[in-house]
Amino acid sequence: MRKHWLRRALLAVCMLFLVSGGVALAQDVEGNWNDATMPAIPPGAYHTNIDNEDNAGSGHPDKDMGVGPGAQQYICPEDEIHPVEFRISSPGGQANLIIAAWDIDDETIGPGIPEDVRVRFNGAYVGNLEAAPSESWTVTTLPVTATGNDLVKVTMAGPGEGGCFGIAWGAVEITEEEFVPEPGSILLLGSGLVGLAGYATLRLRTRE
Ligand SMILES: [Ca+2]
Ligand SMILES: [Ca+2]
Ligand SMILES: [Ca+2]
Repeated sequence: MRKHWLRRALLAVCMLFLVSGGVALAQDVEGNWNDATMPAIPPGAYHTNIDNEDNAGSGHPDKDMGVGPGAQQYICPEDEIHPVEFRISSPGGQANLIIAAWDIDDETIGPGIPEDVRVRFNGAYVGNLEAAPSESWTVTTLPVTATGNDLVKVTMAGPGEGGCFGIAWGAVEITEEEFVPEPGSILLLGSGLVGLAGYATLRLRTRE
């Protein structure tokens, strides 16, 4: 009986060390979502999980998203660095814009009233981030036309004070690449057509 008690005490002490060690470790990892459930970036998609743009569009990060050092992973409308903006480079074309977001509450001030978080792609509104129960991840997919260097801006519009959210990464998945013929190919095609026309004329003349 006594041995059981000792064993349990030992187990409890071990667990305590393990948990406090884990907590300390998690605090050491700066700029990392301490959440193993963070959605994975779709393989092959052009993406960023490091911020690369600020409110003024100067090309410098204001660290309002991603997992980079010092990144702020919880943004509220009253924060100076709100809205969240970042750029994604890709070859361009028809694409799906995919965003992993944290804590877009589906019921903030009442049943069925979600946080209103709007996505703009190169300035044009393309949709809202999907909402879910508090403190959970959502992955939103929105169809866009990528130009190659595209600005994504995510703004929380409502329902007002107290609402906050985070963006872990944004990705552009090209569904149909843009067809841009090379000048060389156009020249070749053009000469081919001219040659064909010349041949046809010659044949017609020979027949006459
Ligand atoms: Ca910002
Ligand atoms: Ca930013
Ligand atoms: Ca929220």
